[in-house]
Amino acid sequence: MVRSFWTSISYRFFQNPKVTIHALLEGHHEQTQRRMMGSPVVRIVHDTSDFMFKGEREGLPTVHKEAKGFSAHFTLAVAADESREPLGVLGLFPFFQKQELLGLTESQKTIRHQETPRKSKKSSRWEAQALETNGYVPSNTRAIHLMDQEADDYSVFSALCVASLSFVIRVEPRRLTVERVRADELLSALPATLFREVPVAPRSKAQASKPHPQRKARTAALSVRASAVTLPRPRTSPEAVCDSLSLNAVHVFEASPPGGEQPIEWMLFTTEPIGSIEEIAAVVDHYRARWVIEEYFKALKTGCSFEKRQLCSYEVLLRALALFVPLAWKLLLLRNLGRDNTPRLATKVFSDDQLRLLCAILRERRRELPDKPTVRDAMLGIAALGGHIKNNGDPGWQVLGRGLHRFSEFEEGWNLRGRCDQS
Ligand SMILES: [Mn+2]
Repeated sequence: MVRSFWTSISYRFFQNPKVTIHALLEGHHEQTQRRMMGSPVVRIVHDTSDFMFKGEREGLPTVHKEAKGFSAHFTLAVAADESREPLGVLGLFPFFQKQELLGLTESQKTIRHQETPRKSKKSSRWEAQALETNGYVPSNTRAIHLMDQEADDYSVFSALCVASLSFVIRVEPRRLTVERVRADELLSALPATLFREVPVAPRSKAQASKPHPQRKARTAALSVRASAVTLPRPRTSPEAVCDSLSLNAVHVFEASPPGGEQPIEWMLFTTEPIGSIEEIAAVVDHYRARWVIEEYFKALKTGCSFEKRQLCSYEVLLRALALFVPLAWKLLLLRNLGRDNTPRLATKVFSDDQLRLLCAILRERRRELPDKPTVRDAMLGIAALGGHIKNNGDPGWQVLGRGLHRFSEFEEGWNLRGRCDQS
């Protein structure tokens, strides 16, 4: 049985209305900013996740059958090298999807959509949060903002260009250019210049959705071509500053997928250069790093069991979420670096004091940490605290989350002991 993460003391803390999300995350934002320092480039990944809860929850609308829920837009900083090390969360914007459209007819929805200024639309969170979180980027660091197809919107591109922000955004391949030609057709006239073999993860029936059908694991042979494109300002974006936008397009496609499988295809619009094969490859690699935020959501949902919390109101759930944000980051860091082929010292994730404590706890359990433990040693040690059995392969989110929580309880006791000694 998975034990609840937080004790009754933290439960009282969650109910204190003076504790705001912003105040709870300020320390984590600053530490994330420090971790970005010294890097010439960082990736800033943006995405929205939906959270669903069972039972009565004050202030939460019903989103699906019996479930109540809310959405939150996240911004996660990720290292620009192949380690894809998660550096921390820079933005969190909770909201309700489409509440104001409930009960309206389709034509009323269209009118409402046209009449609402961009700034008041929830879709403006993409550019708003990019501008806001860009304020945390250190002065000698260049940030590249990464977004999935949900951000395929002229207003988003235009706002980012006006603010001189760099981006890679996935778009609809059939999007029309200023010549009124589809982007995929425009690029199909060009030869592919880059070829890559990438492993494609399987998608089970349960994970599948309409745009993402079920699939088997395979190695996909991808081709990549790139070109400049110019986009006209659509009539639906009257507030966008630029009349037209010149961007670079990178088209990643699977020329011959196995029979019955949907081909892999990404159309990426970017402000990054595409003059050489290396530059084109860099754009593809930036977009591939977007996946780290999906893993972050797993750390929050499965690792921290956020949706299993019995907390009874929206306000209290939000404060709990703000406390889980840094914890889920730590979990993701531990797991990503712990599974990486490059061994790194555990001091990358834990302080010397924390490692001494972990060593002592494990020794009690007849388990030794090596003299200079790696992140992997620490990950397996933490997983052991969560009940992981050594021969069961790499620990999953749940067992690692449970272990990290137990460790934080030990740490709390250890810190209190220090205070007892002083008095
Ligand atoms: Mn998304």
